[in-house]
Amino acid sequence: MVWSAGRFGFDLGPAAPVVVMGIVNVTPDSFSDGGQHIGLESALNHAERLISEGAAILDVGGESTRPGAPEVSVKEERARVLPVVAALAKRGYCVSIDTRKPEIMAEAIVAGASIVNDVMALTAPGALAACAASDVGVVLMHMQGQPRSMQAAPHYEDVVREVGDYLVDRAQACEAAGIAARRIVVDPGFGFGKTVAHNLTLTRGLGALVARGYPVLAGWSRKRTLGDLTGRSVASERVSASVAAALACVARGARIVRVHDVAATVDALKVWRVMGV
Ligand code: 7PJ
Repeated sequence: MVWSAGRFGFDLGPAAPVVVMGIVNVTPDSFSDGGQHIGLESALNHAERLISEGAAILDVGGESTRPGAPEVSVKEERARVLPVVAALAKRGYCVSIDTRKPEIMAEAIVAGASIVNDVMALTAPGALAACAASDVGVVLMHMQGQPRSMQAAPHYEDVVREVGDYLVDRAQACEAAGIAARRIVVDPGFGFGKTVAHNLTLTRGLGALVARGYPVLAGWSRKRTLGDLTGRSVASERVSASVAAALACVARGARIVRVHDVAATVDALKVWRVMGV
């Protein structure tokens, strides 16, 4: 099974190495590396480091979607991400744009992005059309509620079934809009309108999502549930926890992992590949 993402193709078959998507934050308020990479120069340096560590995809984001984060205007988000997307695409890298905004999707695609990664699964008016008009790959993520309020009182009758139903529904909406199945990846959206218990149930039940037929991306990196499980309140100290969570998802069939700590994850995946269950 090959994921088609612009001029890139990723083998997501069971025998292929897991694909690592490295996170390039261009936000001054991102919870895990607090504006460390604000500015073009530092974002590019960080991206080069992730590539040298083994990232196959660079996920560029300019809007923090952490719980309670302030909204970012199109103008501000554009100014943050487009120069980074353009420069990295020009260097030949596979660039993913992490955005909810159709305007930013369209502009990033023109600037050379090969993947649109949307925590709202292309539900914003115009988002499906922005992606359908090109040949980019898409990552459809599940979220319950909106970033500002999603952690207030998340509720599910059956989190695994409901997340799966939603993602299949969104994938079908993509296909109906002209985005071929080979371009689509789904993501349960750990931490997005989910309690610790929901996140754990989703992880243990990831095989049921994989069985729905679309390739699965897992994004556990440095998230708060890992802080709750380990007692680590500082996000950058959750590297080992993040690696363990990524492997828990890979063991159940996730074929792409979205991570801050590429070197640590790549090492673990190399060992998992020859020893894992
Ligand atoms: C995710 C994301 C995720 C996908 C963020 C953070 C918050 N995109 N964007 N999946 N999380 N596809 O990095 O902790 O889990 S932003």
